[in-house]
Amino acid sequence: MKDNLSAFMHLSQDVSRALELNLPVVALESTVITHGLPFPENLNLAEDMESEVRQWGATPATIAMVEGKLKIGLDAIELERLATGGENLLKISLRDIAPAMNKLASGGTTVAGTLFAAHKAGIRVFATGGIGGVHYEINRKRKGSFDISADLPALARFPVIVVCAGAKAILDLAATLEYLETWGVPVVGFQSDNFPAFYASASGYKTSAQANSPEEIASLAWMHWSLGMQSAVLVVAPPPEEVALPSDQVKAAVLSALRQAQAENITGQAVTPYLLQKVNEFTGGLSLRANLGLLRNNASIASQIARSLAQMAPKANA
Ligand code: PSU
Ligand code: MN
Repeated sequence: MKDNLSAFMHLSQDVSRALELNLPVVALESTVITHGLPFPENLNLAEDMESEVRQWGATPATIAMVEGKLKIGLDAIELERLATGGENLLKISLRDIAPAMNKLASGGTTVAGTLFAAHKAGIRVFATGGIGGVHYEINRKRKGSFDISADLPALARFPVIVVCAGAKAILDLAATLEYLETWGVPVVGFQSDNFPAFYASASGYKTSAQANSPEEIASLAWMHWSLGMQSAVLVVAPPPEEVALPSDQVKAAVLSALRQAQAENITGQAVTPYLLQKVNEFTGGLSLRANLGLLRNNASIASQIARSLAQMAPKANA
């Protein structure tokens, strides 16, 4: 492993064998398990995403911090602990990795944290629900309310294909796309040039590129990295039609959630989980259904991309 990381990271046998043989591997994040979804949906979802990846003949690598080690590939007991662990589990972004290791803590890694770990382990494809991004200013008068997820600079730094349904619906999408443009991250629409709005299939914004097959995405990414580019390739796919919500309904729910967050003075790391939960209340559970459906869909697309990448570029996983 690069950078003498083996003291801090642990690859499961499955994942390390798959990487050695250049077989397709798909990284999966775990903040969605610890902080994004309620129990038992979170555990069912984590298991479903792994089996979706396996159905495509790829190896799932769910990534999390377990007692101070970054684990790449979890066993059933570890997954269950993350899903039921409650309050003691941390939400681990880039800044939190070393402090959490030092305290032998456990928790879910965000997109940023998972990107870091996946890249260090040599994994090139990662499926998630929605990335973090630029938040609306919840309270303009209060200093420090300016909130940009560490997911964005992480996408600029780590060369991994990230499959998502856009940025979470609670975010300022225009500002989020501007940030990605500034840092040279290709935003590739899967079979569409619409930038999806997480629960809804279109946001009104366009992607910077479109690709119509997993093969096309694999070759585009390979080209991007062969040129020496260091950033991620962000692949966006709309939620499956049968679970997608009308964008007006999403907007109304998000607006009410933002107002409540402001009234209750919610800040920092707590903002994203709070808003997601409120939106779910306001949509009568439909946003949760959409969230689960799109996560599975993204796992399936990511697996197909990982297969193509393993076939076309034998050194891509090295
Ligand atoms: N998308 C979801 N649920 C989540 C997240 C994303 O549907 O829980 C998590 C991801 O792990 C993402 C994180 O990286 O929220 C972003 O949090 P923040 O905005 O605090 O960086
Ligand atoms: Mn934040």
